[in-house]
Amino acid sequence: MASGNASSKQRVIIASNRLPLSVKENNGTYETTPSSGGLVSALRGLQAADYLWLGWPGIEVNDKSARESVNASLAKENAAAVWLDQKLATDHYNGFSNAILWPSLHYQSGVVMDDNAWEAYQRVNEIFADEVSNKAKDGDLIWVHDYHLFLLPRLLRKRLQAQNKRCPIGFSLHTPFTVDDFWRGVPVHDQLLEGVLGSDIIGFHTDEYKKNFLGACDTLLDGTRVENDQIHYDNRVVETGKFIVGIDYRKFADASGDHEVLSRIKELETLYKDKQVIIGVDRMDYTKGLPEKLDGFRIFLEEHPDMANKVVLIQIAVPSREDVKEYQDLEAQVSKLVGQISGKHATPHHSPLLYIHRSVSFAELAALYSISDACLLTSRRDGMNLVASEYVACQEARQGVLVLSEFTGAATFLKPGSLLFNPSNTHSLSDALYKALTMDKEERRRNYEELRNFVTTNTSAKWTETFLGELGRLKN
Ligand code: ADQ
Repeated sequence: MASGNASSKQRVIIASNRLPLSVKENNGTYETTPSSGGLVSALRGLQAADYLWLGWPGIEVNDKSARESVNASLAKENAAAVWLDQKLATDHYNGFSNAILWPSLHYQSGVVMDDNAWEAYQRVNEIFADEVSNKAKDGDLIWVHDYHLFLLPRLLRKRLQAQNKRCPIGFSLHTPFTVDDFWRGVPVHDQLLEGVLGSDIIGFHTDEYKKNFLGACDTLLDGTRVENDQIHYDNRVVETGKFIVGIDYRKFADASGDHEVLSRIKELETLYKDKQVIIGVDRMDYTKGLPEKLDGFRIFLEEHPDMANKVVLIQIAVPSREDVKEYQDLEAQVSKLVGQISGKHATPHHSPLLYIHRSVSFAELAALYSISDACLLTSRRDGMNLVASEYVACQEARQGVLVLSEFTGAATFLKPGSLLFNPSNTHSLSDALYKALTMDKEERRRNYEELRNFVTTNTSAKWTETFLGELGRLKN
């Protein structure tokens, strides 16, 4: 696809379920704090001169003057609130988005339709459509993100037409998209497809997800014609494309120049001077394969008992969606496995497993990435996985090994320089880990060059520039 340069001239409106800031109440005053996660990391490269980010601030505020004060703080950060009441937000987010769509998009079968949650999902998409269309000016570019807002492009298109505003609409999916026969099992799958087809262009992380989406439109929606990467639907042409998402490479690669990070690196290197460190960083989510990781590591320790006192797996599991039962069950399962492994293999001098179930600061994260000899990521499915890239960026000095599930989008691109395995096969995980920890320096160097080339070329800035360039080229 040719890239345009409209993004530098046109204002961009970003719409995502949550803002990159969380608003919290503290004794009657409202404070904003930056939030984290894959989408926020991906959009760090937003270089557009002028943008406005619309999303739910994560809190219900009903008082008019309180809303005005929150709006004023958000405006300083180029953000604006889409106000939702707590129950509606919960039914949309936990009830439909994360109980039905998130598992389905990651090939988890057995979801059950919930009419109340579906109504909330539709209602929230309508509220976003009202807010975004009211804020948009003729000529703005609109960039909608992720599965929480599948219906928004179509709703938005109707409102913008009625208001006589011409604003190209782009949509980016941050998860995988399944093959058509699996998608057929998702309740209201056709309405969801029709919703997203209100876009002018739809972006996916890999060619496979794009192909699956085109296949689903072709087989499941009457009246569509799919040709090359285009979908002819409702007398319009919808473009699709692969846009490789990335990170702010320099932010991670230069972190060791920061005093706080450097002193933490030194402390950790002293602490682990006789050990090989394996790092894992994941949201506590069943798609990330944490039980599989722990099981594979248990087998690794059993197969290589001589290594048990020479390695340490430091696993950070960032709390996520903690009010959803599946996530509470997962946390209990992970805690149990951690206890079993530590109980069996720890000595008074050393434990081969360190489990951190909380968020850590950027300095701590960068230091841990930097001192680790290998990074182990075991997702059952993952749209991309930006942790893999962040690890690579922090490894210019050490040139560590990336041990990566073949079911991440990242594996599609990082295959030449990493050790891939199937996380359901715990022996293949154990073998890959052993190979990583015994790899000679020359092979590590060659692999690292491959990884580094990819991650430095495909940054978050390139992702946003390329997508917005394409969007700006399109006529709505
Ligand atoms: P996530 O599922 O959130 O993203 P991932 O891509 O790994 O997964 O991104 C996690 C981000 O959170 C990383 O940038 C990481 O640095 C950050 N993070 C982790 N721990 C943190 C901590 N303690 N404090 C602060 N930040 C922390 C979704 C999809 C992915 C896809 C991304 C982007 O599930 O597959 O790669 O969106 O499209």
